[in-house]
Amino acid sequence: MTKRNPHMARLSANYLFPEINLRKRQFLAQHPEVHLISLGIGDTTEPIPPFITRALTEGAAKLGTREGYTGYGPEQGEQSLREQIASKIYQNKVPAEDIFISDGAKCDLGRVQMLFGNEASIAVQDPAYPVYIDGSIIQGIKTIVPMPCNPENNFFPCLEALSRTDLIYFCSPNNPTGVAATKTQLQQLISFAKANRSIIIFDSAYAHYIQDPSMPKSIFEIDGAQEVAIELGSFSKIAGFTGVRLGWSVVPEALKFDDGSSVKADWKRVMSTIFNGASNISQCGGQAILTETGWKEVEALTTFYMENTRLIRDTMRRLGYEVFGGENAPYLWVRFKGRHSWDVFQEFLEKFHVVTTPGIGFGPEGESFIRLTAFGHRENVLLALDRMRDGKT
Ligand code: PL4
Repeated sequence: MTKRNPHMARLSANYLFPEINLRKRQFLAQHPEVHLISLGIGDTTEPIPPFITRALTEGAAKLGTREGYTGYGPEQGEQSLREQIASKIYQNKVPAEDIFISDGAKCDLGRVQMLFGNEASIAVQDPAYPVYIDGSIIQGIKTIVPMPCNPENNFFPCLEALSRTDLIYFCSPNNPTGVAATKTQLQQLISFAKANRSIIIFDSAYAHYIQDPSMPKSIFEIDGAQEVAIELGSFSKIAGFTGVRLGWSVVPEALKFDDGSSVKADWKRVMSTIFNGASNISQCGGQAILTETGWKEVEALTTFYMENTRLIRDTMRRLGYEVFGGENAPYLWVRFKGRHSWDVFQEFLEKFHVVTTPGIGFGPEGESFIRLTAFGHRENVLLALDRMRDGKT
């Protein structure tokens, strides 16, 4: 018989989000009359705005014509899209040549681990998006160092207490805490990586939600990042592209392995070997997002979700909940001291008919927290808050 990948046995039975869906389905099977409101999985809910939708439609229609048909595209993605990302997202601090278009940040997270092999050691914010750890485990990585982030350290890890690792996963604004790192904090992180000759995998999936102009939206806003960081970006939360699928990575020319060889050259090799390019239709959508009209449309979407965030944060605080995050991110991180987060999850489900995400699913530091997402129709957010007002848990 063929042997199973032995590392699979080191994973918990279910990935966090299917587990939440399972519990939701079980609850609904017992209570089919209930209108459940999901503030759980961070998935966008509002329609893709019209200018961008039109570009997607036109992109699809072109494929039905002899003149407009295209097959496999350039391996690194459409040059014009890469140039737009370089100028609109990075204000040309990053050249188009260092940008690789992809089918989303999660997929890039899986592939990026191939660059380093299973001997690499990694440090991960605790709590963090589970893919960093689960993906590394599947890959066979054994040394995983948690970087505790909690209210006591303002959700920024104590770097002095940290042992050296080859890779440092860092997400800002952070999922799940909803807290973004300041410029000074990212400077510290880069100095730490330089001193340790580590590489930072910077996940900027929620950068578009940063409201405070003094907060960096990219690690490449900080001097020296080019020598120590890879950044993974996504159109999912910018434009409601969670189903369309479009993202990018930035792997700077200046980034080297310890033998002096080029990380970017290997990334090109990985991408051209096991990835066949992002959908040409999605890339038409991406090009539309980064025009003046498209950008106005997505700014309005972000404003809408951030108003949800404000409503949830302010109402819950008024009700006496201890709420963190949500200033520069679409996530709220709510603490229930002394309680287990799955118990609080269950209580919100049964009492308010509101689905949340239990903090423990993001790491041990998440115990006694739940995460609420601000992705939701306004009427559902208001209804969820009404239910909490009527019977605070
Ligand atoms: C549920 C920090 C959500 N089934 O859409 P992508 O692949 O460009 O980006 C995924 C992603 C990347 N980085 C971070 C993220 O938080 C996410 C999406 N996370 C969540 O609720 O935490 C969606 C989760 C989805 C999944 O497993 O990713």
